[in-house]
Amino acid sequence: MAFSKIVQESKVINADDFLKTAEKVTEILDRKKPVNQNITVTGKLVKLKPVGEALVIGDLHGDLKSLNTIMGKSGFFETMKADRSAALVFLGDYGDRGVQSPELCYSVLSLKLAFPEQVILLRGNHEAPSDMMAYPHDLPFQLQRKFKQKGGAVYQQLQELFSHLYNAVYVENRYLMVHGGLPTKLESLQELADADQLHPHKAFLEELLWNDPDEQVKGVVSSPRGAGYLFGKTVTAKILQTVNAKILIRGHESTRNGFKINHNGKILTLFSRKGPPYFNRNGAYLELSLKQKFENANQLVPFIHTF
Ligand SMILES: [Mn+2]
Repeated sequence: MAFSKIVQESKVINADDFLKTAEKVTEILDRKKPVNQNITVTGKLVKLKPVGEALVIGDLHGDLKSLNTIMGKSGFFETMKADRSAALVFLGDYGDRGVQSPELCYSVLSLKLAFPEQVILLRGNHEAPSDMMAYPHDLPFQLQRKFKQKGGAVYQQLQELFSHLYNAVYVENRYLMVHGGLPTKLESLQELADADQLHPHKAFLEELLWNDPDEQVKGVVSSPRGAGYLFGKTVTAKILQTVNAKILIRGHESTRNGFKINHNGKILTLFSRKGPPYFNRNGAYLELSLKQKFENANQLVPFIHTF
């Protein structure tokens, strides 16, 4: 099977088969015992050993065409088949905004089923718990349009699945990958693993899903998004040191060229979709060897591909 076949399926899939796919992925995510020798899972924190290739994809927001472009250009479907240590990380925000949210969700879930040990699905603020879900949230309406009266049941299953998505990916002494930003009061990796369990009593999950870095802010200020915070470079330096990582890789913000670097090279933002309602010229993704050690996001630029 190739990725193009999954994309074709996503367009003609019926509600029952979509539901089955979502149920199977939920079961896989619910397994307490992971996964393969390169990956361990603690709570909802995925730890990757510094081996093999990683492809990192930012926000897709219903843009099936961009996902198809990325899989075609990178050849990563074949890479994952040939090399079982190759990991594909999605930074979250699968639905909403774009017009093919159901098809995009189906394609991502099918990738997870095809490579359950290698595809890692992070949670974005568009997969948040209902008390801090992003708006507008078009996914349920698009599901209803595609699946008619069964759209509600499909959405319910997806909500269940969203609650099983991972909070963060960690590569010791190298990277922390999250959807939005750093929780500004984080004291341990365990708090990343437990962030969803601690919600809403602690803000860790809200901050992981909603925060943005800011060059001007000193410390922490409320975010204009209405949830989460803007955090400054001293916060970034401190939290990365706390968890022993050099570079934060995150999505969440649309950027003109598909990527941007903040806080003296400590943060890389990837945005992987194109087209309305955003005005970015390019989408971008990152493909790199986890074995190589980098201190600064500027060193990752040769491994960022734009389209
Ligand atoms: Mn987001």
